[in-house]
Amino acid sequence: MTRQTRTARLAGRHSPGHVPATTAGAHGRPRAVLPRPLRLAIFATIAIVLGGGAIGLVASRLQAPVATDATALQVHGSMGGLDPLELTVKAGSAVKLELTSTDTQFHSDGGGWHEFAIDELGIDFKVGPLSSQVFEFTAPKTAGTYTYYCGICCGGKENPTMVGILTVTA
Ligand SMILES: [Cu+2]
Repeated sequence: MTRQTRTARLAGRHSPGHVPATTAGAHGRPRAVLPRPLRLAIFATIAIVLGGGAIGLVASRLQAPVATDATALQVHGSMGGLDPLELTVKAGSAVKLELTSTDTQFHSDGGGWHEFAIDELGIDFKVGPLSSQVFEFTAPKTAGTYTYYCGICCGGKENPTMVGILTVTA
């Protein structure tokens, strides 16, 4: 026997033609009726949909607001209140204030919106869920204190966590 024929015989022993026919219907289950390419396509679709959902979830976590303007006063609004509750600006100065909502739209009380309002100065800044926006205003020319508040949620002005003091220094 030559080396070639021996190899051929060994290979033949394991060729698909010699695989027992019972493999196809193992455990008596019927063969899948869908063709293999279609099954692969369905699997890929499911994987993409599930994977996409997972990526979306992670992305929405990463979208939690961060300060975007380092030169602006930062005020965060959440269901826990405004933060900080004390701000100081110079009289007559141009003030940039970045208002951020750290709440999602799923809050039934206000839908994740928060506000920075100072009635005496005609200021009423509002920001939507999980977002931030930079607002500008000119500080009053005279020193004094002003009350700012969020009136959208959690009792608004009546809630001490939603009310802060803006101090204007000379
Ligand atoms: Cu609020």
